[in-house]
Amino acid sequence: MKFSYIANLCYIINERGEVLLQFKRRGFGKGKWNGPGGKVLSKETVEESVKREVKEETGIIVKSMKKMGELEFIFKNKKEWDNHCHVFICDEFEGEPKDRGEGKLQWFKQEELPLAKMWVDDRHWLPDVLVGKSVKKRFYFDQAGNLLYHGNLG
Ligand code: 6U4
Repeated sequence: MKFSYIANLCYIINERGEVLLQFKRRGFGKGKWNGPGGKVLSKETVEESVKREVKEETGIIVKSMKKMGELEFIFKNKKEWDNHCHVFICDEFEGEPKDRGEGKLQWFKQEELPLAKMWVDDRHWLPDVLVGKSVKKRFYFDQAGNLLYHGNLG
């Protein structure tokens, strides 16, 4: 499988067990709540990329992170959107979330995730990741973001 880019998503969890999400104001996933993250640049490792994206988008400094899985997002007739995404959780960090212009930031209780306003795949894996279960899945969308197929990665 050939992907247009490698991406990451990082779910920061505070001492109350709440998870930090961002309402994206622009770019890919505009108008949806999502974890901080973005494209992995060619000069950096995936972990370096997580630290950079989280810092850029929230001001938070990730002290340590745990790899929770891999997701493949594939789009019908939109090869340039296809991405392989590495998922992390982080409960060791410094600083308070500050909106840096990419989108409003908010802590959510794990049982009150705004799933109806998130990518439609998230309900199939995010609750598991937040309770410590690893995921390896593939999602196939149309250009409008409707989910056409999903399955486990071998
Ligand atoms: P950069 O250029 O890195 O600032 P950005 O708009 O932050 O761009 P992008 O396009 O680089 O994001 O990366 C896409 C982001 O969206 C990654 O964090 C992965 C995430 N993402 C993509 N498809 C997703 C999906 N179906 N479900 C989900 N997150 C998805 O939860």
